[in-house]
Amino acid sequence: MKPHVEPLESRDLATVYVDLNGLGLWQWREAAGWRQLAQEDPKEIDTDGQGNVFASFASGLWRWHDDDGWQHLTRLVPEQFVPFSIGDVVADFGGAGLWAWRDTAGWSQLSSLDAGQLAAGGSTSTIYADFPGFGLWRWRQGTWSQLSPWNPEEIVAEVDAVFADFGVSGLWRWAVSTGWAMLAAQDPEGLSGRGGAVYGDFGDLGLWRWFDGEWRQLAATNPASLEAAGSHSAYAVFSSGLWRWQAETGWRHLSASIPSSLSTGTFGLFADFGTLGLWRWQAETGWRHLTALDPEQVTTF
Ligand SMILES: [Ca+2]
Ligand SMILES: [Ca+2]
Ligand SMILES: [Ca+2]
Ligand SMILES: [Ca+2]
Repeated sequence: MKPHVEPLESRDLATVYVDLNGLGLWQWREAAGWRQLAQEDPKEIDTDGQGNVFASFASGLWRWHDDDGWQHLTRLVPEQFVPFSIGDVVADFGGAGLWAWRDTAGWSQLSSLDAGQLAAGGSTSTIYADFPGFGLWRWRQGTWSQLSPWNPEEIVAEVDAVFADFGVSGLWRWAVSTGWAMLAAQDPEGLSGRGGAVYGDFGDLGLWRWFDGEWRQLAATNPASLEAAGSHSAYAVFSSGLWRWQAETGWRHLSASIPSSLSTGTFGLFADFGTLGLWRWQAETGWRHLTALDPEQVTTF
């Protein structure tokens, strides 16, 4: 009897996708290192965390999978897109409307309107879209429902809930079970959510977390940017550099350098330090330099 060797699942390995502009789209993996996926300069990249990466180029919208390689979804170049459910993508084609591409069914038009904000509720077939002049809507299983006639400045989506920054009208949360509730009267400068929590940059009022119905002030200073890692963990950039917050242990200073962007997920933090290149940070091992090149965008899961 031969031993059966289980293939390593690509999603079990740390993976990051990197837009290096003129050098194209690259994948870095824990076990395999760097690999160029495309020579063309990506406009936008995103992944569903299940081995699929979507990328828009001047040549249109494409999907990459480690097993299947590239699939050309359309020659049209979307204004924006977001993966929703495994292998599927919803794309905003401006005046040509909002369309979904599904692995099983191909393209279908969800709306003839030009979407503004666009977000997917986790890995399920739920989409939140804001249509300027027509308010905020939720799409689920083929049906639209209007959540608000107002247009938010920013949304953070969950499966059955959405946080919406309505500017001077404050921060609100809509949930299937409870409808709308105002969480704060203040206008957030920035939001990031994960695991049911939302982290809010409230300017001079500092950094706050809303979770399970309660606010907690995490810092009294104004963050430059923030990135949720989970309901009990987040990264934030202040003038003093990059910090990590954890509910149990509080703040930890990770770097005095200011990253230009952060991407986080299952495999720790990927930080773009501009001319200092791309770095990975993990609680166990600290910093690791992945490339000296300056990425335009980075996405992990
Ligand atoms: Ca680019
Ligand atoms: Ca649009
Ligand atoms: Ca705002
Ligand atoms: Ca701020």
